[in-house]
Amino acid sequence: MPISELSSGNNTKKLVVKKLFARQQHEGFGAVVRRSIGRFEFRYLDPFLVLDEFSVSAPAGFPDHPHRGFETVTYMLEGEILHEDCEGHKGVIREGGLQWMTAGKGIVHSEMPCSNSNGVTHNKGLQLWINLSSKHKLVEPSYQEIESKDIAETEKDGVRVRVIAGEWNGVKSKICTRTPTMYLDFTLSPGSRISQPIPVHWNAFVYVLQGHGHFGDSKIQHSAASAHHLLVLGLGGDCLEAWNGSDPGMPLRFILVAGEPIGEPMVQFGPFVMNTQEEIDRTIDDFENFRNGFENARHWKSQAASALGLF
Ligand code: FJE
Ligand code: FE
Repeated sequence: MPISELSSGNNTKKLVVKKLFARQQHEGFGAVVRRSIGRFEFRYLDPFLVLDEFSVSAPAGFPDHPHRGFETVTYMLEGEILHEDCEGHKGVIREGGLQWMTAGKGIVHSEMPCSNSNGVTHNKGLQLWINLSSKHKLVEPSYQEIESKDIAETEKDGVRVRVIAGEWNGVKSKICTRTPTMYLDFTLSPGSRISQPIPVHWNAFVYVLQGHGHFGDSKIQHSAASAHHLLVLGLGGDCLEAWNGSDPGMPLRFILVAGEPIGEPMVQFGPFVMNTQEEIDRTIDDFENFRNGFENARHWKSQAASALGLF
């Protein structure tokens, strides 16, 4: 088939254009992350800034730190994380649950494991950073939180889907996305496959959590991948074909995330993501002087950090 037809987006398969393995690295305070998007060699997949598969065991974690200009989506796979911010918002993200945080104009918060009430010592999950367009960068901070039991879940032909954002087979997520985003958690039983529509011009990736999968076009070209691999899907083509190639009995679990590119200049300085260097300089000044969204950070310290004697 000529390449021109492959990019027409008329019931054509998206192909894998990049595959990378997320090695472990240390971040925060004694925490370990496998970063795929956002590392030096792969800075940005518009609108996605960071994808971390994290693992924290008390007393490690991500103590008091700021964010501005984007959203963080924390999806717990195992264990739980206690979240506290300088505006007095506090809560626990439990196993299978989700926190969609719009940092907007600014938040200072801590994300730390709880006291392991359920006996789980390794708290694991995924954190995705989604950029905001210039018109949403300085919105008031807000949260959307969903417990595991309230995440839309459906099953058909050996395929179980948890709908984090967007829609699958008529089942819709409650999450409202400022940057149009699809976020699906798939579990394919042995021998099952999917053909998942994705908007043609959206950037999309797969991150494998468990098992061994095949992704791409079974007739032309496909990639095989196992846990901790990120697969970036090419533009053009309008659906993802994936099938379980695991050993008999092994499920294949992966997330599929796609988003509409923002197409604006992006300047990142750690936890601040703006459109220009000047805006970054102003953000650092605002943070250091507790202004324009960082007012309440002046006298705030998280209980988790206090308990550990940090700062
Ligand atoms: C951060 C370093 C960090 N990935 N996954 C620098 F580690 C962080 C940060 C996180 C984080 C938090 C959780 Cl709960 C899960 C994460 C990085 O907090 F924001 C900066 N700037
Ligand atoms: Fe954070």
